[in-house]
Amino acid sequence: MKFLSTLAALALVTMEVSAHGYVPQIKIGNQYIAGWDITKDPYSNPRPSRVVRGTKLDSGFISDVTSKDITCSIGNSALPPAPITATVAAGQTVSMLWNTWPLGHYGPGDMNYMAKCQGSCSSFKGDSGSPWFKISQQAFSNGVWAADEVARNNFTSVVTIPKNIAPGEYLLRHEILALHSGSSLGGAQFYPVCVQLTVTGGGSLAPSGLSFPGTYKQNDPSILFNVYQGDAVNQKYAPPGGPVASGLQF
Ligand SMILES: *[C@@H]1O[C@H](CO)[C@@H](O)[C@H](O)[C@H]1NC(C)=O
Ligand SMILES: [Cu+2]
Repeated sequence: MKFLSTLAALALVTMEVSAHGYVPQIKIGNQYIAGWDITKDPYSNPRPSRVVRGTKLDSGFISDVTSKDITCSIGNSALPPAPITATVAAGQTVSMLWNTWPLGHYGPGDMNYMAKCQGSCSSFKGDSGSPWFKISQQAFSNGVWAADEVARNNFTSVVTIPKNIAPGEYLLRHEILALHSGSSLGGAQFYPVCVQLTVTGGGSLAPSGLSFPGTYKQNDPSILFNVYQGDAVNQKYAPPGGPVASGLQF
């Protein structure tokens, strides 16, 4: 019985894996750095230290914007952060290398937020107060949703770290929002991923003001949105979370 239920659980995990994506690797400069591999890392004992915050066993979505999983990824709120960061110079790029991403999960992508870790990222959950600020976002251009762009671009999304933020440890919260079921309340699917970074160089800008959970509302017109009602540009669609923080330089 135990064996059978394990098999059934594995089958479910496999279905989720093929359905969505996760970030098993990132790239900074020409260096590849291990992310969180849901096929291996959750099963390793002790739990491996990764710069990408861990998830539970699947790559499923978050639909409840008030859940503490909305901060960093599904199942992450129950996991302690790892004691490591990846080093990136302010102004440099971090490539998020998703293992896969399905076409047709219409919605915004390249939604990137940062939060300065109070103390060290290893003891900072980022799920209270308003430490977050938005650094970039993409919605819809040339008839293509940004989420589909990830699928077309070898499942890769490139994030530029602002040149003039203060150096130190940060969480980078990278997110795809799938709205193919977004016309009903609670139908939007959030796929956030957090990376623990040490930013070097930089300047003195220290933006904040957004909260996860908190900033997103289930009935926000950017979240409760029908992607099938016509061209998103004509609908004046804007991603949730407001504009990019002011004063950032790239
Ligand atoms: C696609 O991304 C993978 C890493 O996720 C990389 O190894 C591969 O070289 C990339 N392919 C192309 C054509 O860029
Ligand atoms: Cu899906």
